Amino acid sequence: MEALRKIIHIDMDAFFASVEQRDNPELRGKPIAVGSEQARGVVATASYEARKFGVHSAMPSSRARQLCPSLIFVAPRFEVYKEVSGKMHEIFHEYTDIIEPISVDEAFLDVTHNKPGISLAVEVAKEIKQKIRERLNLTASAGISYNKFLAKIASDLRKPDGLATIHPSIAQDFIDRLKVRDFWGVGPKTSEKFGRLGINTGADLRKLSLDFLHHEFGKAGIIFYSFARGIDNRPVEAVSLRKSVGCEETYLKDLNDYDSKAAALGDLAEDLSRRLERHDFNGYTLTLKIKFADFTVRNKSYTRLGTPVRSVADIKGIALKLLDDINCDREPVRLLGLSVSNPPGAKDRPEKYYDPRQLQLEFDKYLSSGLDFDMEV
Ligand code: TTP
Ligand code: MG
Repeated sequence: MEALRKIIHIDMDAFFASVEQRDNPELRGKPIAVGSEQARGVVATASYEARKFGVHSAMPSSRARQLCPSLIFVAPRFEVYKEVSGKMHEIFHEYTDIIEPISVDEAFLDVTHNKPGISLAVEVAKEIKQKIRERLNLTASAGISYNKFLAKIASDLRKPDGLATIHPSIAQDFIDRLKVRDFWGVGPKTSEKFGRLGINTGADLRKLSLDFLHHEFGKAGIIFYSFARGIDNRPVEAVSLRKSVGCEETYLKDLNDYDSKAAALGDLAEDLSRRLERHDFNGYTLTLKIKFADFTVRNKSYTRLGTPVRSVADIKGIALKLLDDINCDREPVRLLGLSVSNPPGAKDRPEKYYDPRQLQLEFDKYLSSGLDFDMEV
């Protein structure tokens, strides 16, 4: 039999709200909601203090205010959340490159073969939690098991700042006692339907045949059948992503002197900066590519550690320096190109980097959670 996998699910606690409380001490210990209090605003998330009043994600702000009159509304700062998320991923990559982001604050990690060679997945999870606390000043909850379904459930068991393992030896018993509404993929509609069928727990679910579940719930029914038996073979799917962003231009007339080359690089710098913005890409290395009239090509790179190369002024400044290094003022040039590469945390994983575009937050997406199979049935 194949060795069991070791999967960790990490989920930050009250993510947006915790970041706001971290950055503004006046909000600490208080009931806060991230979102807008305007007429049709909704709560993105609430601090644990506010949750005591029943305030939760996706609740209309007016309702939240009724439940908790002292509630403080804070506007979201998505850029900051994305940045924190990027740093979380840098920590994850210290252990494994097999990382599947689920949302801005959630990811699966396959640590069966982890970089430091730690044998117990729970130890890996502890270290990750500790690094998140030390470096980011935030808390995360971690769930550990041999598949994604159970790891995800485990991370919710002891929130906030939780750590829970569902060991294979207790998994079946655990699932039997689990409420079906807590199964991954069971949303309100599916839950109601199970209720009508008299199915309340995992043990009830396990009594149903595959045919019956398939008939009633379609594809999701087959998944529920497997989940009820502790089976979930879905791999942790790492996203393979962009390594660089660049642009280049072939000129109708060769660029023969320094001024025309410098001016062309100024235009390329503007173009590149816009592209970096659009792709939300950061990298520490700028590369200048020059194709001469005789079609020979030269590349020259400059790496600035610490701050990614992003602004027009930065790109242009470095590009001109590289042009000087190549020392080709008089040589006719037919093409110039600029690219930024070497994203943060890419050292150990030249092929992969975590693309913040994955983190683009849409309230709508959350409101109709992608994890809810109701959508499909
Ligand atoms: P969650 O991980 O679902 O929630 P959370 O981190 O706030 O709280 P918990 O401790 O229970 O994990 O979502 C992560 C962030 O995504 C959350 O802080 C805000 C955002 N979000 C929305 O904008 N709308 C939503 O409906 C949900 C559920 C989350
Ligand atoms: Mg969370």
